[in-house]
Amino acid sequence: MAKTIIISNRLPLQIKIENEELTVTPSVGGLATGMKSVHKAGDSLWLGWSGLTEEEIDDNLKADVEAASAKEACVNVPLTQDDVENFYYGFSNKTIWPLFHYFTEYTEYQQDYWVKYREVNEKFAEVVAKHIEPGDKVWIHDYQLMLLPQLIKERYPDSAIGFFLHIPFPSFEVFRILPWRTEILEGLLGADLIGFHTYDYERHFFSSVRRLLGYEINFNEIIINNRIIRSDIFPMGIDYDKFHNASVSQQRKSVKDRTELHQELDKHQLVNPEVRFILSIDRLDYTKGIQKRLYAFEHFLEKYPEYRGQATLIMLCVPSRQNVDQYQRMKSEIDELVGRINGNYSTINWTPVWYFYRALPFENLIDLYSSSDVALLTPIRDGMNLVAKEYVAAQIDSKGVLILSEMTGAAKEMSEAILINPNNIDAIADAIHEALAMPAEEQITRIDTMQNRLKRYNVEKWADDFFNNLKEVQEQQALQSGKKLTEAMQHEVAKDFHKAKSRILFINYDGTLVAEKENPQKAKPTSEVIDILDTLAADSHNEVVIVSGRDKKAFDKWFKDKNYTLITDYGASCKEPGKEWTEAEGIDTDWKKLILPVLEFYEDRTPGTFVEEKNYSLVWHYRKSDPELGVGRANELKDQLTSLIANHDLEILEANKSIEVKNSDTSKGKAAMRKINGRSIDFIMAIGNDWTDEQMFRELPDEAVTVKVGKTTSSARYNISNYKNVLQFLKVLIAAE
Ligand code: GDG
Repeated sequence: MAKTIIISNRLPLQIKIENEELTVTPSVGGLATGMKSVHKAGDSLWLGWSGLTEEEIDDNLKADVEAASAKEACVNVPLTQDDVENFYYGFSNKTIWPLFHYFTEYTEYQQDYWVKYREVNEKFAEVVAKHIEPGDKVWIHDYQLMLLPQLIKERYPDSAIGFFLHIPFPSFEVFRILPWRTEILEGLLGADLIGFHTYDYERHFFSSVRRLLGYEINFNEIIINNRIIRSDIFPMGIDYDKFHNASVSQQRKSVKDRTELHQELDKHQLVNPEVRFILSIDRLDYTKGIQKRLYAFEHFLEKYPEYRGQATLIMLCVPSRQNVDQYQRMKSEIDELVGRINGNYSTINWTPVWYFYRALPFENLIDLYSSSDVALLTPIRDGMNLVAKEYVAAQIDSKGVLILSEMTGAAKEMSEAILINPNNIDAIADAIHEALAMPAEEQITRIDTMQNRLKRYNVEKWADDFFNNLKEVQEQQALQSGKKLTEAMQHEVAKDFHKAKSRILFINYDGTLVAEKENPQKAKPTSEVIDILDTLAADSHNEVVIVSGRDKKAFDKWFKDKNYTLITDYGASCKEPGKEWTEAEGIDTDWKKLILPVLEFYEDRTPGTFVEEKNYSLVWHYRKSDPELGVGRANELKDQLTSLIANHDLEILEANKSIEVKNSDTSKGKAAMRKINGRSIDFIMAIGNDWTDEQMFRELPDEAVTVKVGKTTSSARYNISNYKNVLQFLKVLIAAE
């Protein structure tokens, strides 16, 4: 049975070895909870690192680790100490993490980190290879595994692969700094579905794809080698009920049953009824803006002295990545700042900052959430920030105020919070003041609105939503493979071809017989192509027709003395073997005088674009312009042309980064029909990759064998992947003769 494979850097397990004894406990983090609905026993597998290096696990314990992981439907990806050093602490956390959070000054560009990153991604791919089966869906998580989608896709082209990035995707101007930027993008584009928390991250990603790889993006889809890659927004939610219900039950507990921390908080409030708790919780990370938050709190005490003795900042910092330099430096800075504020403002009855540098158990987290009047979360950059959502979920009487940095993904969904710029110390101080003075009704309205939203789009919904989208991609793939001209079908077609006595083959050129080139003059026919066409044309039962939108210049040079029929300019010019070129009669080209100046105007005001004049059409090419400017101008031009051609028999063709204007009474379809009308032909075939070939597919009689090169939707009866497969298929036809 097809299964789901979830892949993340770490397994959702805590594995410990003490006195040669192994203990394994499932972890309860956000991702593990979210995946509950997806990671069901029996039909899913979770691949990741156990947290113990190969050096830390004795050979005799290895099997136990495997077995304990297997019990939770998990598979360990074995990593060595060196892997963890260079791949995790190195490239992931000293290169990608700072760069993607816009901390370019902390970003290290070390080749050996990169090499290890690639190697470890390959290690993950090796483990995937041992477990993947046809029809499986793969969901890869986060920035440590950005090369993995491509590594899997290369080996298993039919697998459905989803990727979700939990951190921001930076703007192009920042991303382009990375020496390995194209490799990272290509790695990600191995996925069929790429998810982000916010639209900003998605558009930054698209901008980099467009500018660095030159791919065209339509709405939220990219087509590469005929494969559709979709990207979408999935703002990660939380397990709302877990936080809300825990908070309700903590508050309902009798005083003696409450946790020690809760009792302490209660006691404090009893002694000092005026006290107001302001809470901040984060991993100790430079992205979280902890120092600026402390400066802002200090400034608040200066600016609003009436709150001295009342407002207490409870600051929980969870130790993280302690062996990275910046984290150690930051820890000392925070210690110093807390010391300074407490030293300057403390009284016998009041300490302004309560600072915890450790992780607390879940119950205590809830105690803090539910007992605090305000949550103050000021990251400089944060992919989402789940703490903001958890704080709101834990407010039981709908009171409480959230102050949230506008640089977090969560801010996009939580506009009822007081949103602040984390670098504006004065504005944060004012926000604290506003929060503490906010009337209860206003607090209730704000919290209620946010709670309703969080309840609806909880983490399970998030995972289901992503997963359903991935399923859709898989269905789309299945549909495409349904039309695939398989080898067996090629032989069936070859039998009909063999039986027929009079055959005509319409074959497009660029992208069908040869690879498409940026400069069409360079797309010369290879000797293989010539051999195949010559062999087909040598059989008197066959008529080989090359149909193209090109003008006749290049074809005249390459195929002049060949035994094939050439149709160019979408059917306006035609050359039969041994004869001269003929032009379709009555094609008006006077319109060029009207259109050419318009196209030239766009050429002048859009650097990198140029106008090509063909015999029967005019083309404005923008593939060398700034991609975003090019697309914008192309849309403008299309609008202008649409109104200009209203009273003419003209049509606009949009091809790969070009806009072409041509007479509407010429088309490949019409040209093909002219060739077969009135003749008795018992085998008709058309092959093409372009959308102008669709006219041929539609107009030819139903019994014609029509083949679309590429996997996108088409009126053709069959699909074939690329031009190489076309050549292969033509050889199958030849062999049948
Ligand atoms: C990354 C992205 C994105 C914290 N202290 C304790 C504790 N926590 C829990 C919180 C929360 C989680 O840790 C922290 O989540 P965040 O989202 O705030 O931040 P990151 O760890 O940086 O996560 C982030 C996230 O991925 C998801 O996509 O939102 O932007 O950076 O769930 O509750 N839990 C316990 N004790 C603590 O002391 N038990």
